[in-house]
Amino acid sequence: MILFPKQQWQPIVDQLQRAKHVMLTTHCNSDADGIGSELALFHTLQDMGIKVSMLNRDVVPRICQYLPSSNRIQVGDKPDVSTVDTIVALDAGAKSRLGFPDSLFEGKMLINIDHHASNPLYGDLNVVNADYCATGAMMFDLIQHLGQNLSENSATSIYAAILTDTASFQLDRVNADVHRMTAELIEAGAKPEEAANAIYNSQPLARLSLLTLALQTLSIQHDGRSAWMHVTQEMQNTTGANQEDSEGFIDVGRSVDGVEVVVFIRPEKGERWKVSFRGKSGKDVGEVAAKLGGGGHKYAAGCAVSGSLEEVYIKVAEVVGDVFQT
Ligand SMILES: [Mn+2]
Repeated sequence: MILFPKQQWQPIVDQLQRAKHVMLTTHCNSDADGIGSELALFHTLQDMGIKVSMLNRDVVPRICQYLPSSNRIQVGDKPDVSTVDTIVALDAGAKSRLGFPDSLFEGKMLINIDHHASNPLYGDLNVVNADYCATGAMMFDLIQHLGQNLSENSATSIYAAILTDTASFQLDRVNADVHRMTAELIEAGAKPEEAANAIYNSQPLARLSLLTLALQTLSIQHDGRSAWMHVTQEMQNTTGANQEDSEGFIDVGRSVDGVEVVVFIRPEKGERWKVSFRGKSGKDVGEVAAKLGGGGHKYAAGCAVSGSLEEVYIKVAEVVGDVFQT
Protein backbone atom coordinates (compact mmCIF):
# COMPACT_ATOMS: atom_id res chain seq x y z
CA MET A 1 0.00 0.00 0.00
CA ILE A 2 1.18 3.50 -0.86
CA LEU A 3 -0.14 6.10 1.60
CA PHE A 4 -0.33 8.98 -0.86
CA PRO A 5 -0.27 7.65 -4.47
CA LYS A 6 -0.43 11.18 -5.95
CA GLN A 7 2.79 12.29 -4.23
CA GLN A 8 5.59 12.62 -6.83
CA TRP A 9 8.88 11.00 -5.72
CA GLN A 10 10.62 10.36 -9.05
CA PRO A 11 13.14 13.26 -9.03
CA ILE A 12 14.34 12.17 -5.58
CA VAL A 13 14.47 8.50 -6.59
CA ASP A 14 16.56 9.45 -9.65
CA GLN A 15 18.97 11.54 -7.60
CA LEU A 16 19.45 8.86 -4.93
CA GLN A 17 20.13 6.25 -7.61
CA ARG A 18 22.75 8.38 -9.34
CA ALA A 19 24.40 9.66 -6.13
CA LYS A 20 27.97 8.60 -5.30
CA HIS A 21 27.79 9.31 -1.57
CA VAL A 22 24.58 10.21 0.24
CA MET A 23 24.57 11.87 3.66
CA LEU A 24 21.40 11.70 5.74
CA THR A 25 20.61 14.18 8.48
CA THR A 26 17.79 15.55 10.61
CA HIS A 27 17.02 18.55 12.80
CA CYS A 28 18.85 19.63 15.99
CA ASN A 29 17.54 18.13 19.24
CA SER A 30 16.55 15.20 17.07
CA ASP A 31 13.53 13.05 17.87
CA ALA A 32 12.33 9.58 17.00
CA ASP A 33 10.68 10.75 13.77
CA GLY A 34 13.90 12.31 12.51
CA ILE A 35 16.13 9.47 13.66
CA GLY A 36 13.67 6.74 12.61
CA SER A 37 13.36 8.26 9.14
CA GLU A 38 17.12 8.57 8.85
CA LEU A 39 17.71 4.94 9.83
CA ALA A 40 14.92 3.59 7.62
CA LEU A 41 16.44 5.31 4.59
CA PHE A 42 19.97 4.39 5.66
CA HIS A 43 19.17 0.66 5.74
CA THR A 44 17.31 0.84 2.44
CA LEU A 45 20.07 2.71 0.56
CA GLN A 46 22.67 0.42 2.04
CA ASP A 47 20.71 -2.63 0.84
CA MET A 48 20.71 -1.02 -2.63
CA GLY A 49 24.51 -0.78 -2.57
CA ILE A 50 24.53 3.01 -2.37
CA LYS A 51 27.27 4.60 -0.23
CA VAL A 52 25.45 6.31 2.62
CA SER A 53 26.39 7.91 5.93
CA MET A 54 24.44 9.67 8.69
CA LEU A 55 25.46 12.87 10.38
CA ASN A 56 23.49 14.92 12.92
CA ARG A 57 24.32 18.07 14.84
CA ASP A 58 23.12 16.54 18.14
CA VAL A 59 23.45 13.18 19.86
CA VAL A 60 20.90 10.41 19.38
CA PRO A 61 18.25 10.71 22.13
CA ARG A 62 18.00 7.91 24.69
CA ILE A 63 14.66 6.61 23.36
CA CYS A 64 16.19 6.00 19.92
CA GLN A 65 19.29 4.14 21.00
CA TYR A 66 17.57 0.74 20.61
CA LEU A 67 17.06 1.32 16.89
CA PRO A 68 19.30 -0.77 14.62
CA SER A 69 22.46 1.10 13.53
CA SER A 70 21.64 4.18 15.64
CA ASN A 71 25.24 3.89 16.89
CA ARG A 72 26.41 4.61 13.33
CA ILE A 73 25.01 8.14 13.37
CA GLN A 74 27.94 10.56 13.56
CA VAL A 75 27.56 13.74 15.58
CA GLY A 76 29.12 17.18 15.21
CA ASP A 77 28.81 20.56 13.56
CA LYS A 78 31.97 20.58 11.43
CA PRO A 79 31.94 17.24 9.62
CA ASP A 80 34.09 16.21 6.68
CA VAL A 81 31.68 16.01 3.77
CA SER A 82 34.23 16.27 0.94
CA THR A 83 33.11 13.03 -0.75
CA VAL A 84 29.36 13.65 -0.23
CA ASP A 85 27.41 14.74 -3.33
CA THR A 86 23.85 14.42 -2.00
CA ILE A 87 22.45 15.47 1.38
CA VAL A 88 19.00 14.35 2.52
CA ALA A 89 17.39 16.48 5.25
CA LEU A 90 14.61 14.64 7.06
CA ASP A 91 11.84 16.08 9.25
CA ALA A 92 13.49 19.52 9.35
CA GLY A 93 11.00 22.36 8.89
CA ALA A 94 13.71 24.90 8.02
CA LYS A 95 17.30 24.70 6.78
CA SER A 96 18.52 26.44 9.94
CA ARG A 97 17.00 23.61 12.00
CA LEU A 98 19.71 21.29 10.69
CA GLY A 99 22.26 23.25 12.72
CA PHE A 100 25.04 23.23 10.11
CA PRO A 101 26.83 26.22 8.51
CA ASP A 102 25.66 27.11 4.99
CA SER A 103 29.10 26.20 3.63
CA LEU A 104 28.39 22.52 4.37
CA PHE A 105 25.80 22.44 1.58
CA GLU A 106 27.91 24.17 -1.10
CA GLY A 107 28.17 22.14 -4.28
CA LYS A 108 25.89 19.40 -2.93
CA MET A 109 22.42 18.40 -4.03
CA LEU A 110 20.13 19.05 -1.06
CA ILE A 111 16.98 16.91 -0.79
CA ASN A 112 14.34 18.14 1.68
CA ILE A 113 11.78 15.56 2.85
CA ASP A 114 9.39 16.78 5.54
CA HIS A 115 5.79 16.94 6.76
CA HIS A 116 5.77 20.41 8.37
CA ALA A 117 3.28 22.69 6.56
CA SER A 118 5.50 25.70 7.31
CA ASN A 119 8.52 24.22 5.44
CA PRO A 120 9.77 26.86 2.95
CA LEU A 121 11.06 24.27 0.39
CA TYR A 122 14.74 25.02 1.06
CA GLY A 123 16.07 22.01 -0.85
CA ASP A 124 17.14 21.61 -4.48
CA LEU A 125 14.57 18.83 -4.51
CA ASN A 126 11.66 18.91 -2.10
CA VAL A 127 8.91 16.58 -1.02
CA VAL A 128 6.96 18.43 1.66
CA ASN A 129 3.51 17.06 2.43
CA ALA A 130 1.72 17.89 5.68
CA ASP A 131 -0.85 15.14 5.09
CA TYR A 132 1.71 12.59 6.26
CA CYS A 133 1.43 11.87 9.99
CA ALA A 134 5.23 11.59 10.27
CA THR A 135 8.33 11.87 8.10
CA GLY A 136 8.70 8.16 8.88
CA ALA A 137 5.48 7.56 6.94
CA MET A 138 7.09 9.37 3.98
CA MET A 139 9.94 6.83 4.15
CA PHE A 140 7.30 4.08 3.92
CA ASP A 141 6.20 5.45 0.51
CA LEU A 142 9.72 6.40 -0.65
CA ILE A 143 11.09 2.89 -0.02
CA GLN A 144 8.41 1.46 -2.29
CA HIS A 145 9.18 4.06 -4.97
CA LEU A 146 12.81 2.98 -4.73
CA GLY A 147 11.56 -0.52 -5.64
CA GLN A 148 12.75 -1.97 -2.35
CA ASN A 149 11.14 -4.33 0.14
CA LEU A 150 10.59 -3.12 3.67
CA SER A 151 13.39 -4.71 5.70
CA GLU A 152 12.99 -5.52 9.39
CA ASN A 153 15.48 -2.76 10.25
CA SER A 154 13.60 -0.15 8.22
CA ALA A 155 10.20 -1.26 9.55
CA THR A 156 11.46 -1.07 13.15
CA SER A 157 12.78 2.46 12.54
CA ILE A 158 9.60 3.69 10.85
CA TYR A 159 7.45 2.22 13.61
CA ALA A 160 9.29 4.33 16.23
CA ALA A 161 8.78 7.43 14.05
CA ILE A 162 5.03 6.85 13.64
CA LEU A 163 4.43 5.88 17.27
CA THR A 164 6.01 9.03 18.65
CA ASP A 165 4.92 11.60 16.04
CA THR A 166 1.26 10.55 16.40
CA ALA A 167 1.57 10.55 20.24
CA SER A 168 0.80 6.81 20.20
CA PHE A 169 -1.82 7.00 17.42
CA GLN A 170 -3.78 9.80 19.09
CA LEU A 171 -3.38 12.76 16.72
CA ASP A 172 -5.61 14.08 13.96
CA ARG A 173 -3.82 12.58 10.96
CA VAL A 174 -4.17 9.03 12.22
CA ASN A 175 -6.61 7.26 9.94
CA ALA A 176 -7.27 3.76 8.61
CA ASP A 177 -4.33 4.01 6.17
CA VAL A 178 -1.93 4.83 9.02
CA HIS A 179 -3.08 1.66 10.77
CA ARG A 180 -2.77 -0.34 7.50
CA MET A 181 0.80 0.91 7.17
CA THR A 182 1.47 -0.01 10.79
CA ALA A 183 0.16 -3.52 10.13
CA GLU A 184 2.67 -3.80 7.25
CA LEU A 185 5.46 -2.54 9.52
CA ILE A 186 4.64 -5.24 12.07
CA GLU A 187 4.47 -7.90 9.34
CA ALA A 188 7.93 -6.77 8.23
CA GLY A 189 9.31 -7.25 11.75
CA ALA A 190 8.57 -4.13 13.82
CA LYS A 191 7.88 -5.10 17.44
CA PRO A 192 5.34 -2.89 19.28
CA GLU A 193 6.23 -4.22 22.74
CA GLU A 194 9.96 -3.62 22.20
CA ALA A 195 9.22 -0.08 20.99
CA ALA A 196 6.92 0.70 23.93
CA ASN A 197 9.48 -0.56 26.42
CA ALA A 198 12.35 1.39 24.85
CA ILE A 199 10.41 4.61 24.28
CA TYR A 200 7.93 4.82 27.17
CA ASN A 201 8.91 2.29 29.83
CA SER A 202 12.62 2.94 30.35
CA GLN A 203 12.50 6.35 31.99
CA PRO A 204 15.33 7.45 34.25
CA LEU A 205 14.05 8.21 37.75
CA ALA A 206 15.41 11.76 37.41
CA ARG A 207 12.81 12.35 34.71
CA LEU A 208 9.96 11.53 37.09
CA SER A 209 11.51 13.74 39.79
CA LEU A 210 11.56 16.57 37.25
CA LEU A 211 7.95 15.84 36.29
CA THR A 212 6.93 16.14 39.95
CA LEU A 213 8.41 19.66 40.01
CA ALA A 214 6.95 20.56 36.62
CA LEU A 215 3.46 19.52 37.71
CA GLN A 216 3.65 21.99 40.58
CA THR A 217 3.82 24.74 37.95
CA LEU A 218 0.70 23.53 36.11
CA SER A 219 -1.79 26.35 35.78
CA ILE A 220 -5.13 26.38 33.98
CA GLN A 221 -6.18 29.60 32.22
CA HIS A 222 -8.85 30.84 29.79
CA ASP A 223 -11.73 29.35 31.77
CA GLY A 224 -10.16 25.92 31.78
CA ARG A 225 -9.29 25.89 28.08
CA SER A 226 -5.51 26.35 28.29
CA ALA A 227 -2.92 24.56 30.42
CA TRP A 228 0.53 25.99 31.18
CA MET A 229 3.58 24.29 32.61
CA HIS A 230 7.31 24.96 32.77
CA VAL A 231 10.68 23.57 33.75
CA THR A 232 13.67 25.71 34.78
CA GLN A 233 17.40 25.07 34.68
CA GLU A 234 17.34 25.01 38.47
CA MET A 235 14.75 22.20 38.46
CA GLN A 236 16.95 20.24 36.07
CA ASN A 237 19.97 20.77 38.31
CA THR A 238 18.08 19.77 41.48
CA THR A 239 16.80 16.51 39.99
CA GLY A 240 19.84 15.64 37.88
CA ALA A 241 17.62 15.53 34.82
CA ASN A 242 18.73 16.85 31.43
CA GLN A 243 16.98 18.79 28.68
CA GLU A 244 15.77 15.66 26.92
CA ASP A 245 14.08 14.35 30.07
CA SER A 246 11.19 16.82 29.86
CA GLU A 247 10.24 15.49 26.41
CA GLY A 248 6.58 14.48 26.55
CA PHE A 249 5.66 16.41 29.72
CA ILE A 250 3.38 18.52 27.55
CA ASP A 251 1.11 15.52 27.02
CA VAL A 252 0.15 15.66 30.70
CA GLY A 253 -1.35 19.11 30.07
CA ARG A 254 -3.24 17.84 27.06
CA SER A 255 -4.81 15.09 29.13
CA VAL A 256 -6.71 17.59 31.30
CA ASP A 257 -10.46 17.62 30.64
CA GLY A 258 -11.60 20.73 28.75
CA VAL A 259 -8.10 21.90 27.85
CA GLU A 260 -7.74 22.85 24.18
CA VAL A 261 -4.29 24.49 24.13
CA VAL A 262 -1.24 23.42 26.13
CA VAL A 263 1.91 25.50 26.55
CA PHE A 264 5.10 24.01 27.91
CA ILE A 265 8.21 26.17 28.51
CA ARG A 266 11.70 24.84 29.15
CA PRO A 267 15.19 26.34 29.13
CA GLU A 268 17.20 26.30 25.93
CA LYS A 269 20.30 28.43 26.45
CA GLY A 270 20.84 31.43 28.71
CA GLU A 271 17.79 33.66 28.50
CA ARG A 272 16.35 31.67 25.64
CA TRP A 273 13.42 29.29 26.15
CA LYS A 274 11.90 26.55 24.07
CA VAL A 275 8.13 26.86 23.98
CA SER A 276 6.06 23.88 22.86
CA PHE A 277 2.36 23.85 22.04
CA ARG A 278 -0.26 21.14 21.76
CA GLY A 279 -3.79 21.71 20.54
CA LYS A 280 -6.98 19.75 20.47
CA SER A 281 -10.66 20.24 19.59
CA GLY A 282 -9.87 22.30 16.47
CA LYS A 283 -7.50 24.81 18.06
CA ASP A 284 -4.61 25.48 15.64
CA VAL A 285 -1.37 25.90 17.60
CA GLY A 286 0.70 25.90 14.39
CA GLU A 287 -0.55 29.47 13.85
CA VAL A 288 0.32 30.41 17.42
CA ALA A 289 3.90 29.19 16.99
CA ALA A 290 4.21 30.91 13.60
CA LYS A 291 3.26 34.27 15.15
CA LEU A 292 6.17 33.82 17.56
CA GLY A 293 8.63 32.94 14.80
CA GLY A 294 8.34 29.17 15.08
CA GLY A 295 6.34 26.58 13.23
CA GLY A 296 4.90 23.11 13.22
CA HIS A 297 1.60 21.38 12.75
CA LYS A 298 -2.01 22.18 13.64
CA TYR A 299 -1.91 20.22 16.91
CA ALA A 300 1.83 20.18 17.68
CA ALA A 301 4.15 23.16 17.23
CA GLY A 302 6.94 25.11 18.88
CA CYS A 303 9.12 28.19 18.90
CA ALA A 304 11.97 29.82 20.83
CA VAL A 305 11.38 32.96 22.92
CA SER A 306 13.97 35.14 24.69
CA GLY A 307 13.62 36.88 28.02
CA SER A 308 13.04 36.05 31.66
CA LEU A 309 10.53 33.29 32.39
CA GLU A 310 7.95 35.92 33.38
CA GLU A 311 8.49 37.81 30.12
CA VAL A 312 8.14 34.62 28.11
CA TYR A 313 4.82 33.84 29.82
CA ILE A 314 3.54 37.33 28.95
CA LYS A 315 4.72 37.21 25.31
CA VAL A 316 3.17 33.79 24.74
CA ALA A 317 -0.06 34.60 26.59
CA GLU A 318 -0.72 37.53 24.23
CA VAL A 319 -0.71 35.21 21.22
CA VAL A 320 -2.49 32.26 22.86
CA GLY A 321 -5.29 34.61 23.92
CA ASP A 322 -6.07 35.27 20.21
CA VAL A 323 -6.95 31.58 19.72
CA PHE A 324 -9.88 31.92 22.10
CA GLN A 325 -11.21 35.17 20.53
CA THR A 326 -13.09 33.36 17.78
MN1 LIG B 1 7.93 14.71 12.42
